[in-house]
Amino acid sequence: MLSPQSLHILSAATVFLVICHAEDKCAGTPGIPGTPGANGLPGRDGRDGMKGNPGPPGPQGPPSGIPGLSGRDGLPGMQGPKGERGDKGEKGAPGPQGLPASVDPELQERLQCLKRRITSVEGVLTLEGMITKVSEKILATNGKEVNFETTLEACKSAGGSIATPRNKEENNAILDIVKRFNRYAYLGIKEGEIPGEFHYLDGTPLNYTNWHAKEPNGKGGENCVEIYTDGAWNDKKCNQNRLTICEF
Ligand code: MAN
Ligand code: CA
Repeated sequence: MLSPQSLHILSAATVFLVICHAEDKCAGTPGIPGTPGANGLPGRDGRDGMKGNPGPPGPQGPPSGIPGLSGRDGLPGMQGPKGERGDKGEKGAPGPQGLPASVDPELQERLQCLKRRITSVEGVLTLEGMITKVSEKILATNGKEVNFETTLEACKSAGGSIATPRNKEENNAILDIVKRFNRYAYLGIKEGEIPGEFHYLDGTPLNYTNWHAKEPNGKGGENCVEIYTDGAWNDKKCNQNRLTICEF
């Protein structure tokens, strides 16, 4: 189907051709031009143009709108300082009944192991001349010579007490140390209220003595007791410097 414009052009060309052919044979006056054809129908829509830039933001709306939903949670903050210690909890329920220690094989084995280790350590210390074992006691010296009171303090702060011979064997063990250092030592014996009456530091009477001949002779003026390098005892003033020997 031909468009209205093409028909218009075609009809004009046809008129021109008729004029040319007819020129040689029958030249007449040109006719009056016909009236222009009616306007054609509007053309089709052109293609879409490029997308325009976004317009400026619109004015803020009135504050009467409903508030929007809450935003997401922010990142966690830094750890705060340690709080104060809480109250002590209540005592827990007692645990199940264990075996008596004397028949607990595991406990007995650990006990034997500890005893073996202690024996080993005592052996080394004895070998090195650091301790002297006698009956259930261990005797030791720090090699220092101090008065009676200071001897008591030194032995106590070491966890022991001043050497106190309760039989000949113990006296000989103390004597070993006295001889090695060639120094007299105070013993754990003191004079009581009655002059010439001596007792152990806990107040109990002596059940073994080894006084030197003519001793004690202080008559209440020599309240402490020293052991000589032959093992014999002498009552002596307490303010002398004597070798510190402790028992543990
Ligand atoms: C000094 C002191 C006394 C002791 C006599 C022994 O005088 O040590 O305690 O009895 O010597 O001769
Ligand atoms: Ca004396």
